Amino acid sequence: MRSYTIALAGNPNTGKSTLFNALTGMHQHTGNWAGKTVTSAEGYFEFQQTPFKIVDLPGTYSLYSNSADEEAARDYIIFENPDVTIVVLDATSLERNLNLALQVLEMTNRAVVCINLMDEAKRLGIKIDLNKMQQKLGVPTVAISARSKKGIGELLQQVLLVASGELVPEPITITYSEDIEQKIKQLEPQVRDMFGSHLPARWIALRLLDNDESLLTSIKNWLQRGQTTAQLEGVIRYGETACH
Ligand SMILES: Nc1nc2c(ncn2[C@@H]2O[C@H](COP(=O)(O)OP(=O)(O)OP(=O)(O)O)[C@@H](O)[C@H]2O)c(=O)[nH]1
Ligand SMILES: [Mg+2]
Repeated sequence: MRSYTIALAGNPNTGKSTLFNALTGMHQHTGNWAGKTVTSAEGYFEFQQTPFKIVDLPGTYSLYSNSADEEAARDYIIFENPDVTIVVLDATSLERNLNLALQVLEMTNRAVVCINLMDEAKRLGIKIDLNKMQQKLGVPTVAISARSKKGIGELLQQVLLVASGELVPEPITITYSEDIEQKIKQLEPQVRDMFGSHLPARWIALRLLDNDESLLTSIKNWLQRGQTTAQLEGVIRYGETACH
């Protein structure tokens, strides 16, 4: 049976590990700052007879290369290519949280936005127009309260639709200045020639224009890993013919 991998991305303290625990029945550390996730935990669950693997990424404010956490979260989304990335946002500070959501949407269209801490938002009298957000972002947007496990069924429904390819989101494209857009136009086709559909060409072009050296190193490592696999396959084939 087909199984899917999903990643949880988001700012620190948005309830990713709380959601992870609710889904997997595991006990990842949660808590205010002291509960910060430092390494990516993996867990498993089933939804509608479909097996899922879920990865709880460290919380970050961006996915550039400012820290090991950011590099780890970025590399997971880009190179491990999860079937769906859930971006977990804090309903009580959407404006700040949306920054990371937009960064993820530049990297992949297989994303679902999950607005968590809705109980807290309600308590503070914050109202969120989910339909409008979903329309603007171009990806399914679901409101939940991870701590009281509210809204999780609807979230998984949307995750399954995206994972299975039944729903192909068309996320918002952020337009940069004319100068940058011109440079992207030149770079993007070259990046696409090199990596095909394996890596998101526009996003890579943008990161190259920003001179993201850490990303270049990660790409080199990724290419080398690919080569090793190809070499291994060569050795295995050689072994097989030598045996006959
Ligand atoms: N009121 C309320 N609190 C929540 C909810 N979900 C999580 N929390 C609380 O928010 C705090 C942070 O939750 P975590 O799950 O540790 O957050 P995280 O995103 O994993 O944090 P990092 O690992 O630092 O990235 C904890 O105190 C949780 O109990 C929710 O739906 N409602
Ligand atoms: Mg955590």
